Amino acid sequence: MAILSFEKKYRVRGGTLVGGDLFDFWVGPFYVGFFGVTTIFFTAVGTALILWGAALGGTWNVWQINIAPPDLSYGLGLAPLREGGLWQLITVCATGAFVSWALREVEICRKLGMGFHVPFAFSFAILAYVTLVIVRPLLMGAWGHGFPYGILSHLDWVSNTGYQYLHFHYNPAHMLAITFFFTNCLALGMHGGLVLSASNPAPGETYKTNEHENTYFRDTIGYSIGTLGIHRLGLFLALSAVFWSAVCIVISGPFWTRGWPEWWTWWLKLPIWR
Ligand code: 07D
Ligand code: 07D
Ligand code: U10
Repeated sequence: MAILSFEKKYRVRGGTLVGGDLFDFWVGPFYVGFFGVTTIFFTAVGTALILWGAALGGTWNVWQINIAPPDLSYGLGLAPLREGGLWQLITVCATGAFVSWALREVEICRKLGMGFHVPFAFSFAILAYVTLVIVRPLLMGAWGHGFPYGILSHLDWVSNTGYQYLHFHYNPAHMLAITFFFTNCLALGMHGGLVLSASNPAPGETYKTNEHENTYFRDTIGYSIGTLGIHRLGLFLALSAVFWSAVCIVISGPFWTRGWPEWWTWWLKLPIWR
């Protein structure tokens, strides 16, 4: 069905989680809904606060703008706006906007009668962000452990935090996360390549079907996961990558305070070496 006639058919009331019919309408291509309004609200307030923080920071160089969390001495208390309070409010707005966006996705899925796989997947990204700026700081007793909002400054935070644990590559959950990220990239490369090779034939060539796709991998590696299966695998790999990322950072500090290479001494202490 052409997209325009499809839109006529599905652009009807219903499926909202809150607000009933109140915001159940579209603006141009965008579905609004209660959570569209909360998304716009948190985004507008958060962006304004970022601009305020940037104005206080003394540079409009987009790479150098930095809005830092409060000093560790503020612990889990509220800080004055100029000393990390803005960061705290921006964190509330960012979390509000991301969660609103996920719930708006849920409402759109409900309207379309689809599964909730996309918002479920996005919620893993939100989990990683919330782990970095809320869960880990709470467990470590100070908002100052969150990452600063700035393009280069957040990279400095990642590097500094990594070296605090001597050699972050020895963090076993970081290893798992990286392996999932790399495997995810491999899977999408294979999937994109396979689909294009079968279903985007050169002029004069014939369109190839699923059987060709299955046979290609059976001939090459002896097994095909199938056309639906590759999407299940892709989702699993992507979500696992982000899940283990959240794990790797939440254990650094709250559950392991020494260098990560030292964690591996359990291996040397195994009774089998005695
Ligand atoms: C392609 C979808 C589009 C999204 C884009 C990002 C902003 C920020 C704000 C000017 C894949 C939009 C950017 C809204 C502008 C101001 C004030 C998604 C796509 C294009 N990072 N990070 C980047 C964020 C963290 C790390 C780039 C956000 C953690 C490293 C961009 C978050 C850690 C590197 C960016 C976040 C970390 C980057 C490209 C939140 C561990 C890079 C992102 C909310 C996860 C790379 C200069 C991209 C870079 C990069 C945004 C968190 C590490 C600015 C919004 C604290 C090592 N990060 N990041 O393409 O070039 O994502 O940095 O958690 O090397 Mg980061
Ligand atoms: C947090 C982003 C959430 C985004 C959201 C949406 C908007 C809207 C609007 C575009 C999690 C934002 C949307 C703002 C935009 C428009 C319109 C994603 C998030 C909600 N590392 N490392 C990771 C590698 C080293 C260190 C993760 C590799 C060093 C620390 C991943 C290498 C040291 C932390 C990863 C490497 C070090 C990490 C990041 C290689 C530094 C983390 C992915 C090859 C010296 C972080 C949860 C992620 C983490 C993290 C990969 C090296 C330190 C697995 C491949 C050795 C401190 N590293 N790393 O988490 O786990 O995405 O965060 O060397 O905190 Mg690492
Ligand atoms: C997949 C797929 C598949 C497809 C697909 C796709 C996966 C097999 C069938 C999808 C994939 C692609 C299209 C490929 C490209 C995608 C990427 C590389 C991923 C990254 C994406 C981007 C970088 C784009 C990001 C863009 C976004 C998030 C849109 C931004 C939109 C808004 C800001 C509006 C949001 C709307 C809301 C909240 C609802 C309410 C809207 C309104 C009320 C109207 C607008 C509001 C106003 C005018 C009010 C004023 C606004 C204010 C004050 C705040 C605004 C603040 C801002 C900062 C903008 O598998 O099949 O094919 O296609």
